[in-house]
Amino acid sequence: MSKETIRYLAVVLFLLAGPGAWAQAMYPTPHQSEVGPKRFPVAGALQIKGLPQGEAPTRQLLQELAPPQAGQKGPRLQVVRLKGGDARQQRSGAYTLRLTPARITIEAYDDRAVFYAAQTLRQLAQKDAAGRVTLPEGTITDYPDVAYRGTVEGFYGEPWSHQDRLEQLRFYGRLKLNTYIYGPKDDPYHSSPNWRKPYPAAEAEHLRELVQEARRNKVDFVWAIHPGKDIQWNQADSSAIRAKFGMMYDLGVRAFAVFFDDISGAGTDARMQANVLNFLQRQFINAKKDVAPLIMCPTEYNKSWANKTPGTYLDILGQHLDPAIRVMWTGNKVVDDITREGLEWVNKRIQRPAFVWWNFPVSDYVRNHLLMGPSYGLDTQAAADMSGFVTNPMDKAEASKPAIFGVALYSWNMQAYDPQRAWEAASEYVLPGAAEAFRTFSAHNSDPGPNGHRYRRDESAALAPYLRTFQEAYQKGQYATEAGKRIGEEFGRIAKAPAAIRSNGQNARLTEQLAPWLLQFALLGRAGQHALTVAEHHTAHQPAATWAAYLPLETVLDSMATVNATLNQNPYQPGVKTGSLVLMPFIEGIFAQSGSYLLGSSPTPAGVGKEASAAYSQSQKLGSQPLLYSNAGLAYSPLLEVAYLDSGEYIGFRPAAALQATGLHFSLGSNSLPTWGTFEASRDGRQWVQLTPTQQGGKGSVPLNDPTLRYVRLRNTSAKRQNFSLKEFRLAVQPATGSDQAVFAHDGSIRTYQPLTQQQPVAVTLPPELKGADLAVLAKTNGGTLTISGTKNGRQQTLYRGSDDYIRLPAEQLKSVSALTFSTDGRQPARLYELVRQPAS
Ligand code: 14T
Repeated sequence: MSKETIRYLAVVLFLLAGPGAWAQAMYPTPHQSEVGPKRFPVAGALQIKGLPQGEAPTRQLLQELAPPQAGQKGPRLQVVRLKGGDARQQRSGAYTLRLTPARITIEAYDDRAVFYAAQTLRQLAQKDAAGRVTLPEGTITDYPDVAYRGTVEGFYGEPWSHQDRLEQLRFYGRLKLNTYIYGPKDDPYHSSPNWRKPYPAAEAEHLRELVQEARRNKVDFVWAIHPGKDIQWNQADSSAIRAKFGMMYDLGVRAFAVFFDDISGAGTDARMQANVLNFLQRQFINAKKDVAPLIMCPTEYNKSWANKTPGTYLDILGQHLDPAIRVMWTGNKVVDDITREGLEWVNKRIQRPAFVWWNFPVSDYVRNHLLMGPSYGLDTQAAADMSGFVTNPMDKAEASKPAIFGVALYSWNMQAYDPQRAWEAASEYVLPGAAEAFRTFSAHNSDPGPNGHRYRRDESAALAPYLRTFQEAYQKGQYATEAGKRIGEEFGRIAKAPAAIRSNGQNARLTEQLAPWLLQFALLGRAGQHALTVAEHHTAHQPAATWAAYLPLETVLDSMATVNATLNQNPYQPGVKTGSLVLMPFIEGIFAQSGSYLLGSSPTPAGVGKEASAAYSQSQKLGSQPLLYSNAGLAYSPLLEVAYLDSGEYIGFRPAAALQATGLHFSLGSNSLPTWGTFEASRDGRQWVQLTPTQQGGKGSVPLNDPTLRYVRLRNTSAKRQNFSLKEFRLAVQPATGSDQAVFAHDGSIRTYQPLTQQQPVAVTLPPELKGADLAVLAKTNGGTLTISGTKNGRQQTLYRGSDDYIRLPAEQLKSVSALTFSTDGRQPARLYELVRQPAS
């Protein structure tokens, strides 16, 4: 028995440990299972009768069930062809398994069914206290709801590795999945430019191995071609496809698909597509005798893209395609739930039940996210409306297993499918040593974030009620202790989960695929823990303690920003997002609110505090981005996805009063910018003057030299939406006249700070709004001693010396002080975040 099998059996035993819990864990759930509590020992190797010679993998599976023992004979196991039974039993994979102490019988529709019965037997076997293998008495009658079940490797990006694919095929065999469609978009021999050419020798050898592994696991290896980008509708290209299929046939492939998705131009013609497909079905598939019917992916593969006019694309396929050819379909949208109504709609048009291509958990459109949640949104009444069901997974094969597990359970037995329970079981099944940690990780890494497909998933659902309670109380200035405790425990589990997954999980490949997200997830846990401490002190009105907790929170959030900016830097959606739907906003909310509290924004008398710099845009997407602050000024974070402004919308800045704008610098990759974009500035946000930038190819700058300007923006003055790429949009600033060089120490923003080194003390000329009041200094001494001195009537006087991060300077001490000087003796630079005016007490 393999190590993995032993581990798996241990899990089964564990699940059955509860008294009376003999309902055996079998995945996928059998349709009928009468398995009692009575068990019988398997004293020696099974005596197998009636299993065809060629079925070596099945034989091996059965033999591994119980080890041979000297002088002991195990029960007889008889394989017979399944006779009679209803229509559901007349399907590939259908079997009846009868277990009595005297004999085990497998009635099987076909060889695949015997293999499946053996998989079920393996899940039923347990070891008793004496270490003997036992089986339950009973009968299992089982068959698949959907004829073709499995995956389509159909995503963009780096294709799965050879090792990943081999492991996937074994995984499918155990879960009674029978289909693997090979169609990685970035394999140039699957698609353009090389679809006509043979695979290079090494790759051909790999494919040959995959076909063999698939066969051992009763999986149909379906090889797909994607010729539509440059296909010519002539005999030469029809023959080119047939010839390529012939090469793949010689490597052992016995099932084929043709994809016409994601193309434009001549290749999209339904009539031409049908002609070539019919040619292939008749001149290749039927001629070979041992090849499965063709599968095709249409160009209009979802309802939202389909031409609904009768007689168009889908109707043409329905009418002209050979009835044996299967037609794929992703649902009402590219990425969407699968509904019975949706399938009925397309089935009428294509005149056959659709072969579902479910675009979950594929993440090629949100590459900074993982989709680790349950496989839900699948109609359990739709079995009769589909000819097959395959999932398009993530480029991370191991990480896709929980979702695939769900699909295996759904497509085998829809009535019994419960997405949440399947997801919980999947964690145990995929990562037995660290199932709980893996569940914790997955529970908070499931939503893809905002995306072009408008496809969203639940995330952190179990914690949501506590978070809501907590936030409601926090808005009112209260700390919800009970909820806080639950949330804190979860953040504790989050902080620890990555280490458990790495060391107890024993799936090195999974750990490797998750690595950037594991790193980020541990930080998320720590950030959450710090955030709760911040909230606790904040609601207790303890500014010094709040600041003491705020600083480590800021440090962890900075680390998360660094991980996001350095790992997984693909050109599409670079970065590493975790807990992005619920937990990060929760933490960021506390961070922002406690920050305002520390700045005294709420209790300060009107007109005293000052406004920090802000983004100035009514575009949802652009306006909600945090600005980047640096010596180069204020900047929008560059976006790699397409940015846009609708007619009349603008993107701009409103710098803090202590800062003066000196120029606007932009790089927007839009050649037509001069035709739609107007640069403007204003003193009050109402009256605007037009600016004239120097620009070329969407790149340029506008000098700004009027110190009274408080707003700068670029406005879309055309009548329609304008797309551009936000590479740079930056406002160069300098301290405003009257304010000193250390302006970041009193710019009203807690996100900026003035660095302080041994060599370089910082002098702050107190601006009028900070004069005559108690002050709080928000600093980070980093272990050094901070000295604050004041200039009083021309003489320096020490006001504070120590290593606190939160320092109060009473108004009395500051009387007639016009400037403060800060210095540190620390090796590490200290930081001066903000001088805050305290309300008069
Ligand atoms: F063939 C289809 F069924 C299909 O889904 N095609 C692609 C698929 O390869 C990809 O993995 C999936 C998820 O991104 O969506 C399809 O690709 C698209 C979809 C778009 F809406 C590519 C660009 C799009 F704009």
